[in-house]
This record gives sequence, structure tokens and C-alpha cells, in this order.
Amino acid sequence: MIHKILLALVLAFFSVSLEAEDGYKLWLRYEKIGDQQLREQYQKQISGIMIVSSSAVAAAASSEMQAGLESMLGISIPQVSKLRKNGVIVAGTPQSSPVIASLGIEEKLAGAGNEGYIIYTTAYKRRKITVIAANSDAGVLYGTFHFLRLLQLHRDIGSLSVESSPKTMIRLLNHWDNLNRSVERGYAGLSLWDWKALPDSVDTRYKDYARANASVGINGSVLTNVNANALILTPEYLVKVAAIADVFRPYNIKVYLTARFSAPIEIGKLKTADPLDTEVRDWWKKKADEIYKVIPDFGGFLVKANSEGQPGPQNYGRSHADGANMLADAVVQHGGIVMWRAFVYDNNVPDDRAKQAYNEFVPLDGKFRNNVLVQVKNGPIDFQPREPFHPLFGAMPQTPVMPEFQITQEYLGSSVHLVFLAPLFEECLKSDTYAKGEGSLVAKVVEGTLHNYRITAMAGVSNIGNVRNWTGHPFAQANWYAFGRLAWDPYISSEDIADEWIRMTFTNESSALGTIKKMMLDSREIAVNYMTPLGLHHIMYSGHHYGPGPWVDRGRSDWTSVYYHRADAQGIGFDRTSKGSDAVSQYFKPVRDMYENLNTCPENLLLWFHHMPWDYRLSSGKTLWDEICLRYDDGVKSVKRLQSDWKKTKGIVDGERFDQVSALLVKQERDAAIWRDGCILYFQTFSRKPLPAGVAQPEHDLDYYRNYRYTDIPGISR
Ligand code: GCW
Repeated sequence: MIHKILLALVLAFFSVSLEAEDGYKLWLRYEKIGDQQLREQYQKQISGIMIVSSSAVAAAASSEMQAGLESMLGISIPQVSKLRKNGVIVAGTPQSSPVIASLGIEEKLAGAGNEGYIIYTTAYKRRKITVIAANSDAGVLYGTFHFLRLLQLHRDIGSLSVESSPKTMIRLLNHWDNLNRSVERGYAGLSLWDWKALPDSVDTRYKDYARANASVGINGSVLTNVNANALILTPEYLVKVAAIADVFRPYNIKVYLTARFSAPIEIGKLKTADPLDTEVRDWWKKKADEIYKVIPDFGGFLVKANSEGQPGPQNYGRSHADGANMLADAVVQHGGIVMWRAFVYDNNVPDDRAKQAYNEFVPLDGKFRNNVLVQVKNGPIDFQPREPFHPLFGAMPQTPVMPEFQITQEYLGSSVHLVFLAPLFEECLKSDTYAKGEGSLVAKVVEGTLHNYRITAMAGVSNIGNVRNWTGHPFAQANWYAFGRLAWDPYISSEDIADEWIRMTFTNESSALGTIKKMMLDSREIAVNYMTPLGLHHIMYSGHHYGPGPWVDRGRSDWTSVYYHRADAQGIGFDRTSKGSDAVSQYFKPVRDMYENLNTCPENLLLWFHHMPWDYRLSSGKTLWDEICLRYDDGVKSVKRLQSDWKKTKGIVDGERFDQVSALLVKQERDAAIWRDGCILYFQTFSRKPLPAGVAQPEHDLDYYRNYRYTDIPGISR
């Protein structure tokens, strides 16, 4: 009874949040503050907004501020031109705002750099005001979103003192979007970019996309797939790209495109794409000039070359540096950059694919132009549920290295599984490379402080499509959010990110908040357990990458699963120690020793680096075989726990999203069980050992799992 009364009270209190919501508004719901006392307090503290709309960016900040405040406070908040009352929010730069110019904060602002801001409470001519000051309108925009966030989080705004500036310069989404609107590894509908309708008709969503990105500090978007189509560089398409750039500009977002290396042949009618050929070099220069004519603030190119069949400089006996430098020369006079991907592997199967990027790129360090960055996936294979950090981090002191994270869940349950990726991103960023001794974190490489990089950047492969809620799974929105927050500051903790996101996206109610936060923070490890425990990797089904496929053994060997798990009668795992492929030697000491040595190799990467006997004893005292089975089983059981936890939020989370997540968790449990049972039965054909106590015998035989076809998973057609 008491329980019911309490629930009724909680429901009354949070009544506003219970309207059905389709997720379109993301974390920018600006929900009316349900706690009346707090709302009234904010109403007293905020009486008006003073933002001079001297540019499109400032105007965007001003309208966001007004709409956000009015929605949260439930009253109208006027734009004012004089400080007659307490409680005015004054936002601007010393150039745009005479009030800010008169505050004497030049020194403080110096630390804010180009895009940072300060927010503080002060008295101005006996009026209490809140100042949001920056050196640029972009900084004002970011400060505006920060201030709105404080209210969304129900924080005290009575005496603020905030300073924030981005730790990386370029914070980008990479869309793997094709011109026919299909999205490679996309699970949220079609591409947002409606090329047929553009440029005459510009979807209003583009603005909301830009707002969402700006709210977390993302300042660039690569619109097209790295498996590139040269047509995007033709005049017909460039005007369409320009129309998108026009929408993004007020939100401080630049557009970038992928450059197909063979474009000079395909659309330029040249005989070659050799990067040292004068005609080819001229062609790219002219192409760049043409692009900058229609998009004056075009960001530059992202290139996938000589990888998975894509053309590249090696087709002409040239190096990756030759290719990158040619494009860099074409865009440099316009201020453009080139992001050259290190995800390469050639047509010959290497002794260990994990070593290839390092082997190809380390010798090129120092050979790239100043406006080139090398874009490196977080781990050496390919966005697996768990990988060690990529050995290229720290290994290219003279070339800016930028990480590429995958926000779209290619190997992590597409948009069906609830997997919060901030812990995965954080694990990589906080890894110590030891490139310059202890404390040489990947994050320090990324922010450029370790090697004094001239440019710094971070990219995330987008999970966004045209479904109403943008990402398919309501919780997948959190991965977009987390990426942006970490690109701004790679040191923020996953827990803080989850806390913010839940409060803005679902609720500030503390018990639901705690429940959802725990679900999110546990979710990645849960997925690792039911997919690839103890350092297993690349054992998914070929093609769709959604379900298990440890039995995959056909085709190019380093695309098979057996290449990676190497299970045999003795044991399982890829020996990358000095006795095996010696991939460990690509890491700095003492990291390499840590991985090499069984006593120090983290157990969660054990089978990444070692081939171990089935009866090897782990720290739990269990044998490797038993531990593998128990982890798989624990993964599935944990999904059940996610389901029962989620039930506790009923009535606090709105019905529409509650039901959607509930239904997805049911599918996740089914598919986690398929992973567990398929993998256990398959590996059992090698170990020939019984399942440990507590792990139930799979419902079906191995053939059933080998032949299982999904009919209800987005982005999977077979
Ligand atoms: O992860 C693999 C994907 C490909 C992708 C490639 C890459 C865009 O399976 O779909 O291609 O990596 O990152 O280039």
C-alpha cells in the first residue's frame, strides 16, 4: 500500500515526463521542471536574456537559450537590451557585447581559446547577472548549451563559476552514408541526407541534427561513406552539400567529404590517379578550388585508401604519405585538412592483421604535410567488443594521430542491444601507452599534449539515421552523446556522462536515475561476456556481424573467425607474444611485457595475446573452459537482470519509450542466448569437456545455431 502511495506521489511529481515520447528530441527535451520549488527558484533567478545576434551563430545561441528556458521554466523569458532587473543572462564576446567588454575578463578569456567559454555569476551596476563569455560566437553557443544543461540537470545556478574549452580541435561524426541513402553498418533507417530532394528541399531535421551535435561540441560532419563514391565531388552534388553546410554553419559545424582516390579517373576522365602525376595533382587542386567556391568553410577530406578493395596510392607504387600529401596540398591554401585512415591492409594475408597498420604507418612518421592527420581505430583489429588500444597511439610523435571510435554498434548488437559505449571509449582513452614513460595516456596523444601535435581531432562513426528517434534504440542516443562529450574532454568519466544523459533524456528522479545508470554502466561488460569473453575477438557471423559465427572458416583467412580464436584440442587464443606473431613488440615497454607475461596480462585480454590450454587455471580458480562457459552464461543472465531493472522505471519513464526498451531487451536476451549457446557448443567440439555446473545445456544442437537466420534485426537482410 505504502509502495503504491509513494509511486502515486512520484508520478504526480514527475507528471510532465509521462507524456508519450518518441525520442525525437534526444537529450534536448527541455522538459518543464516538475519540482515546483526548484522551478520557482529558477524563475526568480532568470528574468531575461541579453545576447546580441551579431552573427548567425549568436542568433542560434539566442534562440536556443530562449526556447530552452521558456520550455523548462514554463514562463516567457524576454530578450532585453538593458539591465534593469536582476537575473539577466548576458552572453557574448567582448566584441559583440559592451557589457562583457566592460567586465575586465580578458585574462580569464585567454584560457578559453577559440571555442571555449566561461560562465559566472557577478554583479553589474548593482544587478546580479549571469555571464556567458567567450572569444567567439561558437564559444557563446557552447556556453549556452552548457548553461541550459545545468538547468536540465537541476543544478544550483546561484553562484556559478565554470570554465570549459575543448581539448581537441576537430570533433567529428563520420557518416558511412551512401548516395543511395543506404548506410553501411547503419541500423537506424536511411541516411539523413536526402540527395534527391537537395538542394531545393532541405529537411528541417538537418537543423535539429546540428543542434544536437552543437550541444555536445561536435563541430564537423563527414557526410559520406569512407567506401567512397566519386560522384559526391561533381558539381551536381556539391550544390547539395553546400545546402547542408548552410544549415550547419550557424551551429559551428563544418562539412567534410570522403575523397575516392580514383576520382580523377572516374569523374575527371584522366588515365591515372597516381599522386605524383602532375595532371592528377592539378585535377585535385582545381577540384578543391571548385569545392571551396561553393562551400567556403569546407573542412577537408577523409580518405580510406588501399584497404578492403578501395583504390589508393599503392596502386601506383606510391606510399600513403604520397597520397595524403597530394590531397593536403590541394586543400591547404583554403585551410582544409586531410584525415588519412590507418585502417589498411593489403591484398596479401599478413601473419597477423593486428600488426599491419603499425607496420605501414610508423615508417611514414614525419613524412606527412602539416595539414594531415592519421585516423586510427581505437584497437588494432576492428571495433570489437573489447580490444587493447591501438599500438599507433604514441608511436607517431611527428604526425597527428586521431582516434576513430565506432558509435554505430556494428559488432555490439546493432540497434537492438542496450550497450552503453562510453566505458569502451574511456578504456581506450585512459590506456597508458608509456610512449614517454608512465602517464602517456591515449587521451594525451589525442589532445596533442604528449607530442605537441599541431592539429588534434577525434572521430566517431555515426549511428544516426532517419528513424524518428535517430538511432533506433533509445539508449543508442547515449552513445552519440558520449562520443561528443569525450571529444570535448577525453577525461570525463562514463559515469558522469551517463548521469547527465539520463537526467536530460529520461528523468531526474533519483531511484530511476540510479537504476538506469547501473544498467548502462554494466551493459558493455555484459555484451563482452555473452559475445567475446576473456579477449576473444572477431568470432561474429560473417556479413552481418550481429550474431555468433566462431565456425566461419571460408574466404580470405584474416576475415574468418578461426584465424582469430585458433581453437584446437589443446586450447584457444591467438598467440601474439614474442613466441607467436610478436604483435606485443609494437607496444612500448613495459606495456609489451605486461601483455607478454601471463602473470600481468589482463585476463580480459588473455586470449587476445595468448593461446591457452583448456585446463589453464584463471584467477577465479576455475579452468579456462569452465570460465569461458560461465562468462557466456553470466552475460545472458545479466540481460535478464537488465530486464528486471528496467521494470523498476515503469511509471517514471514515459510509456512509449518504456515499452520500446522492454521489447528490445527481450530480443537482446534471445540473441545473447544464441551467442552463448552457439559459441559454447562450437568450442566444446575442441575442448571435449562437459559444461560446468550452473550452465544449462543449450536448447538446440550446434547446427541450429550455425544455420540460424535473423528476420527481425535492422540492417540485416539475411
Ligand atoms: O568494420 C569494417 C566494416 C566495414 C567498414 C570497414 C572500415 C566502411 O565491416 O563495413 O567499411 O570496417 O572501417 O573501413
